[in-house]
Amino acid sequence: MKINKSFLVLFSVLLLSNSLGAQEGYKPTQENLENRQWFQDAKFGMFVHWGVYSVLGGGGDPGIAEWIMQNKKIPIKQYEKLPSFFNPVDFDAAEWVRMVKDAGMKYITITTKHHDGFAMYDSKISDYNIVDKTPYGKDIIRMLAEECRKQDIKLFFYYSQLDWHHPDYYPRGRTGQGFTGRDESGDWDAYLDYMNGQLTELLTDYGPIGGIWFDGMWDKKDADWKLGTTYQLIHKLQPGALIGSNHHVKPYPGEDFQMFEQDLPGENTTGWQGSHISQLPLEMCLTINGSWGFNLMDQNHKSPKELVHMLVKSAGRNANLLLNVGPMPNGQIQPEHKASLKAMGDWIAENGETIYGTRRGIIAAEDWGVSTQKGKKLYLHILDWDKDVLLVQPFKEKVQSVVFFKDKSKVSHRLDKYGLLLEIPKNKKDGVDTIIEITLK
Ligand code: FHN
Repeated sequence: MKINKSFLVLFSVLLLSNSLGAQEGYKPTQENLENRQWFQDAKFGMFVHWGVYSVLGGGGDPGIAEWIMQNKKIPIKQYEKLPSFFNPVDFDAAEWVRMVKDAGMKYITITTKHHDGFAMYDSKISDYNIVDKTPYGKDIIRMLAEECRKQDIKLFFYYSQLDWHHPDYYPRGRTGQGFTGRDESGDWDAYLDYMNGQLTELLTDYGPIGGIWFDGMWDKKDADWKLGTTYQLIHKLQPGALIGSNHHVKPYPGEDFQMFEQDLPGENTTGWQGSHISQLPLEMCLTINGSWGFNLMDQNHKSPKELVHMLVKSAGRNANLLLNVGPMPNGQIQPEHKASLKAMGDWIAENGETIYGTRRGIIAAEDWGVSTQKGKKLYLHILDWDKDVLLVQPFKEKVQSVVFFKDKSKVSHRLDKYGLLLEIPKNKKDGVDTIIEITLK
């Protein structure tokens, strides 16, 4: 069959620009696949929402403080004054990373640009950034990247595709409408070039990074984001970097992990999650109180027990937990959150073996808790059960031994066609998580 040359050219342009929205036919490199394994083994990371909005601390309102520009309808002209008050003199990258390690976390995902469009790094293609516009004048992303390398913590970059500041983010989406004061015109392709330009900076100037955590596509669901171009660019610059996007729908080709926001995979209390759970590595992100960015009034801090439960429940559903903190404008993490992270670290120091490197176990999650598994070791995490006997659903594998993880003492049990019946005397119960270690044959 004779194929017309111009047809071929058109076809390859279509493939390359991939306006259908994704990197069709994407084959992850070996390095990328290894990083996915690493990611799944790592289980626990810290999410950081930090920007000039932290200066306003939520403005006295409860709720998500990083949205204050939109929620209070602050025009760009006024909002642009904020960077001049942002001077985080107490920021200490070494201390942050140490805190992360002590909490048992293995990576950090930090906002390099949130919806307000302000770059928290030294962007050369826009002076709306921390170095050019704040009295602080230093690139916190660079400092963090260097410290993460020193202390062996991986760094991921959150990048908001949605932008309330850039004039070319046009036509506008659901948010950032008229109040911003932008002209009702703009060049969408120029915006995408700008975004790809910033991503190029982030992927070339900061050493090897763990991945890019996209957010904001939901603002313009039907726009032509030309994801194929962006994803190809990232995978070309750093083939090992993992791409994920918080678009709340089934992952697109080119994405390397799938995330869930404020909900465990399979749950939908927020109403945002699609029902699809992919085969990609999974991650759940969670606020430590009720806000992503620093909110002065938010006292809704989750207890260490609740946080440990979320980590365990995520692991039992094959997902990582990305636990968020919103640093204060002075660069410090608020004391309540430091204390919770320390408590989590203490729990992990004792029980990390039942979490790190595991995958969802053969026993599906139930009301009493979840299971995690690594090879022949199956861990039952009993999180919510006050009776002395627990019947666990039947499974076909044979059991060699059943012990309490904590002291390795034997657990009285019986395995038959009805399941595994476990006796859990009161004195063996743990207030946070009673872990049963089952060795399979
Ligand atoms: O609008 C953002 C929000 O501020 C925050 O960044 C979260 C984190 O998952 N994502 C968006 C809402 O889906």
